[in-house]
Amino acid sequence: MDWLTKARWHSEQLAKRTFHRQLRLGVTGLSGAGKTALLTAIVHQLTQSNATQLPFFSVMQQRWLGARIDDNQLPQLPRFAFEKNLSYLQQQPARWPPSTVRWSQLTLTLRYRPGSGLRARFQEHQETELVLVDYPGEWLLDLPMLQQSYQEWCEQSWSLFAQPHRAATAESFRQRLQAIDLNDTSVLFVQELCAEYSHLLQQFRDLAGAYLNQPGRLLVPGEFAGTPLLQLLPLLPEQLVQGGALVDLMQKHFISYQTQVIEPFYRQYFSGLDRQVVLVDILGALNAGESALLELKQSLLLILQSFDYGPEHWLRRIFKPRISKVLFAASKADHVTPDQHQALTLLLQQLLLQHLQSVKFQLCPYEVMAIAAIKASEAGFVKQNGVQQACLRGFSAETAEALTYYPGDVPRYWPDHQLFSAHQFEFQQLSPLPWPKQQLLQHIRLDHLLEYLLGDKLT
Ligand SMILES: Nc1nc2c(ncn2[C@@H]2O[C@H](COP(=O)(O)OP(=O)(O)OP(=O)(O)O)[C@@H](O)[C@H]2O)c(=O)[nH]1
Ligand SMILES: [Mg+2]
Repeated sequence: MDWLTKARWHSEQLAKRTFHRQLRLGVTGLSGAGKTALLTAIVHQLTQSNATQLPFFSVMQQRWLGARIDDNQLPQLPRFAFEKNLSYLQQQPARWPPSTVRWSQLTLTLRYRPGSGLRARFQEHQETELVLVDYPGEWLLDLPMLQQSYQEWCEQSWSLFAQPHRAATAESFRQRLQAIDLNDTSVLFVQELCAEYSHLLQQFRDLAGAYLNQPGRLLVPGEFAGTPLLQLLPLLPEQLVQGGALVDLMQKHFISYQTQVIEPFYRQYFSGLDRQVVLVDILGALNAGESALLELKQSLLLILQSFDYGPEHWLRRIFKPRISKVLFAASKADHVTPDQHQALTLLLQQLLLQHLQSVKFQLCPYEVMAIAAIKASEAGFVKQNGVQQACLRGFSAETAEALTYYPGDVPRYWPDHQLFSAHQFEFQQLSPLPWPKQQLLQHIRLDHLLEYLLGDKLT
């Protein structure tokens, strides 16, 4: 694409942002929270759905004219693999789309009749562009590093690695670090040490409930694969006091990682968001136990500090956009019976309490709800000893067998140490339900989500 076409594209984007005809919706969530499933479901529902499938999405009730994928974006931008993701769900047996390893983007053009006022009289239709971005959840974990010094990062990392669910895994690497020469900065030594740290991060990733694995690019390198920018690891805090050429080198690499990896990523994908969904797999953390739930809370609170919230203003929209509405969603609500959705919502509220207070203080409206982007269970009742008992039907993700079961209660209050010692949560992972051709994907509250995040923009 020549510079003139590129410049024209950029000026069109600016004009759209000025006149509120473009909306960037950010889906924020750790790896496995359900971002790709949610984005796939949003594109599917907006392009295929109808009023009965999305009853609470008000524009769809009377004024909706449809939505189309706009492939007129800069061709060098990686396109969100929407069709490929649907094809996994269509396989027999149905599968979930794989974990994301690079960023991608998709723009939808939403077309509808204006609701009221002069525009409703004189304009046949109105269009708004919805820009959606997908990325590996691991990269999100780098954002808090922007606010830290190398020393603070090392201290945080090693205090985390001392937690009960991580300590045993981290022990041999800790001993390895204790034995190194802090003045050795030879290329091969640094490469090998970083590879060992990378291996430790991979072990952590496979550990249920170990969320805060930094730097995220050591797990999913993307375009930085093989570059010296990824030669970074947290030395032991006491080694920083001792000092040495390796300490200086790591400090230098930390700053390069901040300025050349994290900052550009943040600027490009997160600093221009208009609306945000924060997606949290709280059931997965309950399964993994108390330390996991606490680490989930710590990771999310650290990450969410990087976002700016506040009321909309057209000038700010162009020069320094802020998130003007945010939805906090507990994902995979289809893993519990509907009577537990309220408890799930309350638990998410307690998990994010500190951040919710901050969002409120910044005058940004928010809501908290439980959703399932792509429903993998059918809720119903079975009779047990003459009593109606709520249950779910679905297919186990592990064994593929058909299940009819009661998944258990979600605690309404923050679960304490006693509850975790007495009780093991076991919310089953499910495979997607078989998806008959021509039918729409089933969901839980996706219409509420769309109404909350987009409804006021489609008038
Ligand atoms: N039952 C159910 N499971 C879901 C749903 N959404 C996601 N999942 C499960 O969660 C897993 C992870 O979902 P993804 O959408 O890949 O998560 P992600 O946030 O994109 O993860 P990364 O790409 O690794 O950052 C899926 O493989 C499913 O097992 C849902 O709506 N219902
Ligand atoms: Mg993904």
